[in-house]
Amino acid sequence: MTGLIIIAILILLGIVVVQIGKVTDLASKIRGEEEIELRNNRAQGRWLMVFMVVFLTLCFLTAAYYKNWMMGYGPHVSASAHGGELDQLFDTTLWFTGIVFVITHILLFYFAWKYSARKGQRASFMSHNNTLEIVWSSIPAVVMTFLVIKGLVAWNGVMADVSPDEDVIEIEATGYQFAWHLRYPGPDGLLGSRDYKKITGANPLGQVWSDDKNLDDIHPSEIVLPVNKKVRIRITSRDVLHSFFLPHFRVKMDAVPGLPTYFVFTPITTTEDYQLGLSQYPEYNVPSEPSDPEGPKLWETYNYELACAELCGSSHFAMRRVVRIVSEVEYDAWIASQNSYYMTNVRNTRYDTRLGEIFDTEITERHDEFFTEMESLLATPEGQDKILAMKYTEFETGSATLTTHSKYELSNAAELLIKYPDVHFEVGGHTDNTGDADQNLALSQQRAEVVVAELVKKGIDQSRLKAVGYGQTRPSADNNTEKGRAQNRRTELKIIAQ
Ligand SMILES: [Cu+2]
Repeated sequence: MTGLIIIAILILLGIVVVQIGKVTDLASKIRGEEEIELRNNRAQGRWLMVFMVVFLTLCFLTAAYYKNWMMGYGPHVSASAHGGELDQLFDTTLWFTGIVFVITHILLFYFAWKYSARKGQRASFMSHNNTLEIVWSSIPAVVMTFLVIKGLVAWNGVMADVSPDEDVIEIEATGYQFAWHLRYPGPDGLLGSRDYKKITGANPLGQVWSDDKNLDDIHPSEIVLPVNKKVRIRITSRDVLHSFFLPHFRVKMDAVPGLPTYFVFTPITTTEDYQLGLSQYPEYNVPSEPSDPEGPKLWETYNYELACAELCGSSHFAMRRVVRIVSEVEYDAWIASQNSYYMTNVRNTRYDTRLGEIFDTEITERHDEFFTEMESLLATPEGQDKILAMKYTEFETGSATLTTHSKYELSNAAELLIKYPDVHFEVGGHTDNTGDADQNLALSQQRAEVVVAELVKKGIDQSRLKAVGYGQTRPSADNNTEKGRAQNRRTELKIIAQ
């Protein structure tokens, strides 16, 4: 609607100009063309002077009015170690270009007024002027050299990469239409390798799962970084050109498909301190939501942000991500609360290329899980069933042969029996309802006996263990689903005396 009105106004203005032109034509025919033209020239000259004054005044007034919203001014001092230098560079450039801007505009409009056509006056002819040419070539040359050298020095400092032994956090940002996919190294501090051919819905970054460094990598939804710690960001893209832009930190680097770029910077102001800085300015003491005048103030809800600075498509704006700078302690707590992408989203799914393996972390986790559950059963009052399903003890299909990975849980069980010498267990074997019921019963008995035998081999007294086969008589889940059947093919440890 607004667009239509603007177009209509422009058309009407055009018509007005054309009509005025026609009227002027008619008038000049009546009064004599030359005199009218001279008068028009003088009027235009005066109006151009008025325009110059209004234009330059507005330039300075708006700059002063919006100063506290602009990066580098008011509360928006750089939140990174290198940013101050870049701000200074911008300031220096702005001084030079600002002076030139004002002088050239004053001269432009002044000349239009001063040298407007007059009766009987002719422009003087000048083929060239050495002094003038030297002046207008050498001054810009000197200024440009100064700016370029200053810029190069700053660039070399800002773009310096980290040395191999330096203590840095290295994270990764991958742009795609339309979001930033972030990746942090897990506890190992190293990002795993990637292969674009492995990118799928379940593996958005194409991580190579055979690379152990990938197993603990985290994919968080926001950038959280500790203050005063050097960060190296690997920047890349999955589709078109994007640009990794952290305006408050003066960090900006293109994300190019197939060409990894990077940026190293050190955040020096926490989000909280930055907000406190903003709270000193009236502009940021207004309600954050105009519809909620009692709600939090603008400075309280203000956040650092990551944006895409390359116009990459229709939802380009949606690439915004919040950036939080926190204390080292808060950072450690945050990173500890994040889960590995592989372990939470890929492990033991059909996308897992390492299904046959068991990791050390899993062995430790399962050990702790076993002891926690069993010890809570031991602490349960008498009179209740105390049964623990041995989730990780499995047999080859249709046989009583243990799979290799079952040994870990059997060790856990043996360790527990040694720790609690008065505990007696019933080892219960169960099957699903596939096949013959009698055969299932026999198989479950055999399996229970195998588990008992394994524990005896580990030094547990045979009299503390009783093997019972239940066959398919006690399903714990629905036999109509594959998941339920798998759950029904279980071995249980039941505490019978303690
Ligand atoms: Cu983008």
